[in-house]
Amino acid sequence: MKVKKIEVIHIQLPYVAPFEVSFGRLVDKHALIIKLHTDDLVAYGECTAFQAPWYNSETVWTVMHMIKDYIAPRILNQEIQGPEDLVERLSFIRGNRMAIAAVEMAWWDLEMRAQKKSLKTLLGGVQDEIPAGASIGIQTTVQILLDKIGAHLDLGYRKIKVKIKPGWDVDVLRTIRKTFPYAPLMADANSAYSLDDIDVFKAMDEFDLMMIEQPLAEDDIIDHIKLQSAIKTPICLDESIESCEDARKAIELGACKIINIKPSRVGGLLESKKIHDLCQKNGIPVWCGGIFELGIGRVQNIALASLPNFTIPGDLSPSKRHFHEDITIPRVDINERCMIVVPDEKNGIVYEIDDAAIARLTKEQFELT
Ligand code: OSB
Ligand code: MG
Repeated sequence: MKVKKIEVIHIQLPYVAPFEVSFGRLVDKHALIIKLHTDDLVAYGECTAFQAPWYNSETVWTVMHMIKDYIAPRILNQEIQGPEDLVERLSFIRGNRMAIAAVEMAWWDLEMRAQKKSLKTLLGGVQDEIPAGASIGIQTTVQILLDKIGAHLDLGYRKIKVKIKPGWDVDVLRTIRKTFPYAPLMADANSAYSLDDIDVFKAMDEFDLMMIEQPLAEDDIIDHIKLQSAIKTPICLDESIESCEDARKAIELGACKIINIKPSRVGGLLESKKIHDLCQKNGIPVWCGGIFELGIGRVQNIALASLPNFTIPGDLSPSKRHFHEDITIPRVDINERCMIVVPDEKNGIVYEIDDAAIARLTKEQFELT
């Protein structure tokens, strides 16, 4: 297929409530919508880069630069055979995986539309529905956090992930565990600690956490190995894994026992599937993370999470937890069993793109031909 035009649309909207993580307090969601035009189809992708290099080194603006100056020139008006070919053409780019992922995931949307197949089918998904999990930010008081956790458990959420940072960790987790002795609970540090804090993590061993996510720096595989060998609780890597090669090394060296796959972090769905397959071969369970995706990215994550080795509930939850409005119709939601149905050829669920909503939320846009 040949892409004749690429549109890049920068949109902005507030979160339902500010979301606090170890790296900062998020108030407004920024996203880039990527539209690929062929002669007869229009396909959509979404980019999850933040407005500042908080989570990784990319931002909305570095992604716009990468797409305009390096990605579009290699793609426009070229006969591209499929996702492998697309990724190969972009393999000269170092890093910048969110920029690559945005275009790669739009390409999968194009494949869906051209082949008239669901993403689940194209990827080889096997699960008809997936369990919802919730990621809950740092709160102003522990009581507010307990109330939020209780509300999610009442709804049937299969995993509760709380964000931690120095000063909001062991005591908070102890209180949560006392209040909810059997809750499927985990903690995500977003790289806020170093090995000097090893006693903090040793203390967490008594809370029966499902895992501790990304305790140390994103480029620090060595200290993650040391930490994992000193604690019982499994370490799950997020920011550290930007490719299948990163995953291979982390697994071989024993730096983690679980991996969180986010397609936007690793350069797209093809790389995600490779990491999934590698982990499956090595007995490492995976789950699908999120970066506050709007409908386009959220639905693609859900399709990915239907692959067989996604055996741990992900951070996949209804769009209304984070946003008052969204850009798909319908919006992603849970059913009465707190499961999210994976769209495929059987169940008739189709997510349409709400172009009017995109237009309403647009800050700036440009097109490349
Ligand atoms: O570390 O998993 C993370 C959100 C933004 C950036 C990083 C992370 C997160 C989340 C929220 O935990 C997941 C979601 O609900 O999309
Ligand atoms: Mg994380």
